[in-house]
Amino acid sequence: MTVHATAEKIKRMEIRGAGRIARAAVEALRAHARELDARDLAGFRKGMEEAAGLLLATRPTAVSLPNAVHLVMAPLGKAEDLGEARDGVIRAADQFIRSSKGAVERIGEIGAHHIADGETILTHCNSEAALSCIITAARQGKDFEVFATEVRPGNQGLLTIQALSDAGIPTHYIVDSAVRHFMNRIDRVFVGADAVAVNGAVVNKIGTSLVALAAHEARTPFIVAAETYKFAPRTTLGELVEIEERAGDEVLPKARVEKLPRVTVHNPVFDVTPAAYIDLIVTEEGAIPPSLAYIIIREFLGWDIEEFHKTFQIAHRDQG
Ligand code: RI2
Repeated sequence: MTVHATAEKIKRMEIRGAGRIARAAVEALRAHARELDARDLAGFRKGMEEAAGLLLATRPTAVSLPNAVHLVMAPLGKAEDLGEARDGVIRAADQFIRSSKGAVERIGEIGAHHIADGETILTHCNSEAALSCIITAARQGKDFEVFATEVRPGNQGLLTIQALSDAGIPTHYIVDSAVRHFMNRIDRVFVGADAVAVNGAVVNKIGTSLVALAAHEARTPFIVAAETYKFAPRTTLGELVEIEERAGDEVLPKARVEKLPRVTVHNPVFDVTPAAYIDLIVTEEGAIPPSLAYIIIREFLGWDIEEFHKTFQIAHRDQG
């Protein structure tokens, strides 16, 4: 698929889920690198940077997208000629896609240890990583049930109940506002993440923080499943993760709102769950308490933080 077509699909949420978005963007960059008709290294760099820019402008919150683009574009800086640059990008893309799929599998294996026979699990939204934990536990022969929320307004819960049902797991489907009503029956909550900040706060689908609050009140363990490329390096520099606000007509049809001149419809699609409500973050490198988020950024993400700080300072100096 072309970069343009992929970007449109990500914007419209036809491709969605933080991990899938990252992989789709990387696949588009790889195809672009193969086909880009550039005369020299400078032309290739320019063409690749334009493509990366298009993909990065699609949705602002899932940090897996800029992290993946950064990893795939990194060889461009080191390459000495066009052939080396093209090969480097293609190799980095292959490597990202392979390791991303491997990470989801590994998270499933680690997360499944936290599900026991007879338990009741709750999940919110549709997270490949969280579902990997749940479905791996089912494949191990554990007998448990899952509550899945509807997830207004995108209804991603429908994807989740399909996956759970396909995996043969007894599933309960509830509206988002029923979470607290059922929380006393829940043994453990599993959700995914679009971004994890350096302070261990997790950005995930709108409503996640309410689920966490209800879990905290009921003393129910709250577990986040997140690949290391969901951790946000820029939060070490004090940057906040931008919360995407989508069109109000996803919540209420325009025709209806037009009859309500004093009503504004808001549609933030993510919220922030503070580290205090999170018991564990399961990554492919192991399960960590949220307080160790910095270690993941520093040791496993493959970013040279010192180098990153320098670039950031230079960029700011240039802007100033
Ligand atoms: P995986 C999704 O965002 C949800 O918030 C989900 O929890 C998160 O990405 C992580 O999903 P959206 O694209 O990467 O539905 O674990 O807005 O699949």
